Parts: sequence; C-alpha cells; structure tokens
Amino acid sequence: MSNRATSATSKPPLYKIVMLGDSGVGKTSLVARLTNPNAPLNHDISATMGIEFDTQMLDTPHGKVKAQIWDTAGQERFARVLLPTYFRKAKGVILVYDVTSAKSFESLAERWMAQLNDHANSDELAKLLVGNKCDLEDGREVSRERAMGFCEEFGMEHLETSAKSGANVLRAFERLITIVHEKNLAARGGGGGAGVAASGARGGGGGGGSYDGDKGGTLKLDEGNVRGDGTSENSANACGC
Ligand SMILES: Nc1nc2c(ncn2[C@@H]2O[C@H](COP(=O)(O)OP(=O)(O)OP(=O)(O)O)[C@@H](O)[C@H]2O)c(=O)[nH]1
Ligand SMILES: [Mg+2]
Repeated sequence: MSNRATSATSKPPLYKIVMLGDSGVGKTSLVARLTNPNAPLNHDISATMGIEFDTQMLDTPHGKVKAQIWDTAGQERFARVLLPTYFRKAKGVILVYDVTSAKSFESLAERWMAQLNDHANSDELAKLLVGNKCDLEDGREVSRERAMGFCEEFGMEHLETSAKSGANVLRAFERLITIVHEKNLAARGGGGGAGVAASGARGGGGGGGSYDGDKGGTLKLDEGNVRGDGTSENSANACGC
C-alpha cells in the first residue's frame, strides 16, 4: 500500500506537547485562545495547580495531526513533583516567557532548560520559544534580539504571541507540531506518520495521572496530597469537572 493511501485512511498521529514557563506568563491563556479563539482573555484566571490538558487538531504541511497539549503549573511547588509526568512521552515543548518580565525570560535558562535536561532527552524534543503578551509593548523588558540569542544558544525558533489579541497563537502551535511531526517522519524514513504518543495516551500508566487522549481533563493537586514521585492521592479527574 502506498504512503498516500495509508495517510488517506489512517487516523492522524497524536503527539503530546508540553507548555513550560513561570507562573503568570500566560500558558493557560494561550491554550484557551487556541481551543476557544472567540472567547475574550480571562484576567481573573486562576494559577494552574497541577496539569490541565486538551487536544486540538492542527494543520501541518504534511497533513493534519492531533496535539495533546499539557498545560502545566508554573508554580514551583506543583511543578517540582510533576516534572516526570509532564515530560513522559512528550514530543515537543513550548517554552513561554512574558515579554514584560525579564525574570520570566531568565528563568527559562536558569530553571526550565535545566529541568528539561534532567527529566527528558532534550535533544529528542522539538522546542519553540514563545514570548507572550506582545500586546503590552509599553511594558516590554525582553527584546527580540535577546530572545534570538537564547534561540541560538539552545537551538530553537522564536515567536512572539498575544493570548489577548490572538496574534501568532495558532501559528505557534502549528509551528511546534510541524517540527514534531517532521522529526517523527524523518525518524521513520519519510514513511507514514504513526502517532508516537498515541499508544501511551489512553489509560495513563506509571507516570501518574491517567488520561484519555481524545479529551481534555485535569489533574489537580494541592500541597498536602502530592507525593514525591509526581503522583497524587487525588485520582485523576479526566472529565474536567
Ligand atoms: N495583556 C495580556 N495579558 C495576558 C496575556 N496572556 C495572559 N495574560 C494574563 O496574564 C495572567 C496570567 O495568565 P495565565 O494564563 O494564568 O498564566 P499561566 O502561565 O498559566 O500561570 P500558571 O498557571 O500559574 O503557571 C492572567 O491575568 C491573564 O489574563 C496576553 O497575551 N496579554
Ligand atoms: Mg496556568
């Protein structure tokens, strides 16, 4: 059977991608803008307290693929215990900073890249640097040139986005998933793009938190019930209620 016939009949591949960055940079707002483009930005949004995930079909030059987007907690107390779960079977990472916060940018090199290297094979992960809140030009603390320096050092592309206006939001997710998909196609010698994450996407497994690859859901934690291995005494709440 030709590759063409295979791709016409097979399900789109599913890849897990992870949003990383300090608390308040706008990770949840970016995912909300992607999945619900017409809803206004929520300024009263709560900090993510564990993991929230959603799936979204995205276009690539090689056809449609499904992204399972893990929106993680930027707050140290939650992120620390959940890092192994965040990275398990992940194929791509969006590193988010806030263009109005130099601290959030510096944190990427000082904190998030180090944790990525500790918990995942960084070379195998597709990465994209995203400077969010580009609508707040008057408050800018991170220049594009500085961001480009980071990209050269760590080998990734860069986009500035606004979860408020919607600027570049779809483009950022589509760009990352295209890099992920192309890596997968290259690894398979250019053949059909079978879903790498799909086999692990149902029923969870050893990494903590079960989830359903076709739906969104949440795994909410609080300090009292987080164990050191990244699991929780709370059961995963995959219905999102
Ligand atoms: N002006 C502006 N505000 C934004 C933008 N994106 C997010 N915000 C605001 O920034 C605040 C934090 O956004 P969140 O999406 O909760 O940030 P987060 O990265 O998910 O934070 P944690 O869940 O704590 O890790 C909220 O008040 C948002 O309304 C943006 O593009 N422009
Ligand atoms: Mg959040």
